[in-house]
Amino acid sequence: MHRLVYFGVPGRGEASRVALALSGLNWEDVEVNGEQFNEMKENGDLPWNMLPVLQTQNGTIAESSAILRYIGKFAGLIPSDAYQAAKVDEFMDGMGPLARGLDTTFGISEQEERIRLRKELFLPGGKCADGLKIYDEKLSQSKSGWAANTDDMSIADLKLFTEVFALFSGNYDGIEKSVIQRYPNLLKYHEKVANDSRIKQHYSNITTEDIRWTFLPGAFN
Ligand SMILES: N[C@@H](CCC(=O)N[C@@H](CS)C(=O)NCC(=O)O)C(=O)O
Repeated sequence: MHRLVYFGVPGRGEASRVALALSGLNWEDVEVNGEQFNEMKENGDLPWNMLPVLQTQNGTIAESSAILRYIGKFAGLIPSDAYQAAKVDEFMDGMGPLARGLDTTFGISEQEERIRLRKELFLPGGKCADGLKIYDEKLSQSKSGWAANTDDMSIADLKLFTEVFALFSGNYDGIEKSVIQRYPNLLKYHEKVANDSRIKQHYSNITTEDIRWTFLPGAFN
């Protein structure tokens, strides 16, 4: 039995949830609140004091990308070709620093200030806008249309799709849905992934009221 432990939002846990669902592994989605997170931390259950973690019969794996690489092997989402597999890793590692742009705003309790900073991050020239621009450029260069130019969907796609589009769900104050319209290749990519039969099936019970509405086909039309 595998247990994915994360907060009750898509965030850094969603790609692994999708991969687990596609893997055929026996798994449980464990969603915790802040109090339970602190308890796990105090008990020494978190190798790097953060979530997500994946609990396996051999021990706990931390770091969202490490978890995803592990599950990806069971889900057939890692290319067998060594070069393509390395490009998948490159894409995921490349996303790290860009994805962290937003992290600085989570600790800001004053709402107005948080909104102001987030708006700035997504204005052209802001750290998050720069990140989206690079993703958009990379997608325009991909011949297959998949994030790392692989023959088929990979774990890099699960990470890119879930982490980028979750930003626009309305869950993060200060991040406007309209921002994504500046990135035509990301919009095209959204439709490719959202309409992939594996992804469509995975989100078939999600409605437009759900926090995961941004993963549905046509979400940004
Ligand atoms: N590099 C880590 C970052 C994980 C991370 O930032 N986790 C956040 C939630 S998204 C967390 O546990 N925050 C609680 C804290 O830092 O106290 C990964 O990708 O797994």
